Order: sequence, then C-alpha cells, then structure tokens
Amino acid sequence: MVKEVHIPDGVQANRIDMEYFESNPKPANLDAHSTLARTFIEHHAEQNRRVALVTSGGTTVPLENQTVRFIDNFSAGTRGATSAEYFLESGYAVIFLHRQYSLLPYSRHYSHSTNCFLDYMTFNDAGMVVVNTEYQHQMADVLAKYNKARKENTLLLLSFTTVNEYLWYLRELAMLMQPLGAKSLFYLAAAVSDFFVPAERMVEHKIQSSEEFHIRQPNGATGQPPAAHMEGKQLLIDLDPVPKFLKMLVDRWAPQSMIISFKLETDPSILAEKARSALKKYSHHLVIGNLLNTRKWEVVFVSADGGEKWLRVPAGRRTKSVTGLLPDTPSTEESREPAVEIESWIVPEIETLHTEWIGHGDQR
Ligand code: PAZ
Repeated sequence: MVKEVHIPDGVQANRIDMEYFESNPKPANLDAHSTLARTFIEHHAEQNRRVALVTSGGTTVPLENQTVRFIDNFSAGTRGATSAEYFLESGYAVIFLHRQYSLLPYSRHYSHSTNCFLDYMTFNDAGMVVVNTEYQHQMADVLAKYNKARKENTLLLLSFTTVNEYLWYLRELAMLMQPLGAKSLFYLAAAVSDFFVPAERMVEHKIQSSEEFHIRQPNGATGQPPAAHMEGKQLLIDLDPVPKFLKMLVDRWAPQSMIISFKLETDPSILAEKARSALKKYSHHLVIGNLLNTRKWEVVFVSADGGEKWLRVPAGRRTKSVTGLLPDTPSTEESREPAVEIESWIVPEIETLHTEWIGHGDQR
C-alpha cells in the first residue's frame, strides 16, 4: 500500500529554497549588490526611514550558458520606475531592482520617449547648449526631485537580467532588509518568468540550427537531457517551473515585511480570481491585478480580508505639466495616455495601508 505523505508548505518552501540555490549558480554581481544594499539599508535604518524594494522589468531565460538566445518577458519597467518616484515622494528610501536597460526613475521621462534626447536641447545666443525653453519647466521639476533623491541618498539602483539573477538578488535583499522589520515593503512589479532552464540542463554553446552541425552537447555533470536541442529542423525546448519564490519570501526571507505582488492577465474574466488565488496561496498582504491592455488606466487591489477595490484614472491626453515631454504631434499611442499616472494613485494607497499595518500589526 502506498501511503500519501503530506509535506507542510513551510517545509516544501525550505526544500525548494535549498535545492534551487544549491544547483543554480550565484550571480557574479551578488556580492557587489549585497555590499551596496547593506550600506544603504543600514543608513536608512539609522534614519528610521521606511525602505521599499521595488522590482521592475522582465526577467530573461537563457537557453545556452554562453548566451546567444534567450526567452524574454514582457515589461518596459514603466510601472516600477514610475512607482519608485512616488515612493520617494512619500518619504521612502527605494531599492530599485530592475531589468538592465529598462526604464529608470527620473530618466524615464527622457530615455525611452519618442524624442531623441537631443531634441530637448538647443543653442543659446552664446552658442552654449541649453534645455529648450519648451521643456524648461517640466525638466526643472524632474531635476529637482532627482537631485533631492541623490542628495538624501534615497535611491539605490540594482540591475538583473536573468530569472536566476532575480531570484538570488531578491533573496539576498530580503534577508538584508530583515532588521527593518515592518518598515520594509516589497512592491513586486517585475514580470518574472514562470519557466526556466535549470543550470544542470543548460547547454554550454550556441544551439546550432543547421543540421550538419547538430551535436548532442554535453549536458552538465548530472547527465540529464538538455532543456533545448534540435530535432531535425525543430528546436525543442523543455522548461522547468520556476520555484514558488513568493512563498519563500513570505514565509522565510521577509516574514516581517509588508509584501505586495502584481498579477498580470490578458483575460478580464479571470483577473480578480487569479489575484485572490495568489493571495490565498502565498498569504501575503495585497495583490494588485492588472490587464495587459488597460494597465495604465485601471488596476484592482485584492486584499487579504477579501476586499476588492478598483482604481481607475480618467482617459485623455496627458499634459506637459503632468508627465512632461510629449512631442508636438502626438502619436496615436501617446494621445491615448491617461490623464494622470495611475501610480500616483496606487502608491499613496499603499503608503496608507503600510501605515495602518505598522500600527495594527500583521493581520494576515
Ligand atoms: O513594466 P510595465 O509597466 O510595462 O508593465 C508592468 C507589469 C504589467 C509587468 C506589472 O504591472 C505586473 O503586473 N507585474 C507582474 C506580472 C506577473 O508576473 O503577473
């Protein structure tokens, strides 16, 4: 007779944690990131400041060790970069863990806009390069906020590329933030891959598409079949599930922190249900649901007490005083921008929830 053994969730999380980090390599930048973060966190702990870890952008899944090809995840980093600015405005220190080259707080107003950044410049009468009069006002506003964050050392930028880097950094940062207790907040806006190629099944070299160069590449010390290989003209990819890191974060890495995750869906009919299910599964504080096509206009807060609250910002072309630098002739995409940045509503709501939560203790 086969007896079914129930392994409690906490034990499962522990085992997954050990297995994952024992068999997938530590990123080369882990120690450098860790040193920067430790100094930053200690400084703000002394100042009695709240610290928010904002994750942003998509993770990649490399198919080869010497990576030529990888699977990417959708996300420009708009949600994370914009939210980080509002957290800074609300008095938080922010660790901004972002996908390399995705949008950054403050520079986002210029870096990925349809303008070339040189369009913001002009020559003055003395032949010196200055900011175009048209943009002076808005740029002064962004610059003042940026300088304040620099002067007060309230923004730490740390980047990741792969899902493996993301998981290692998240664990490290969470453990470094533990001394902050309830003053630490996790705002997980990054789009993290659900599937990956584990190190033990990753091939070393570029996968060859041409049949005459097909070789079965050595597949690590374990002798397991490679996760990606050619069969005839077809590339076959067989991915493992990414371990449930949110469970590990909530139960083990950051048990005293407030944790907010995002849920992205494309089908409106399942969004709230998926958000509720994530909350039930991981027992954290809040899931913010959003749909791919409407994420700049509306989000739904699903909280542990079963409450569901929609935030909807009005549609309409944003004015320069709100977001800044729109080209003279807006494209269709830009003319569809919401009237205000929805993050300017999301973050104050979260700040209030965080304050209440610090006041009342953990109600999970
Ligand atoms: O970066 P962006 O502004 O283009 O998109 C933000 C987002 C949709 C990735 C984010 O709001 C989100 O839902 N992140 C979690 C994705 C998920 O794993 O479900």
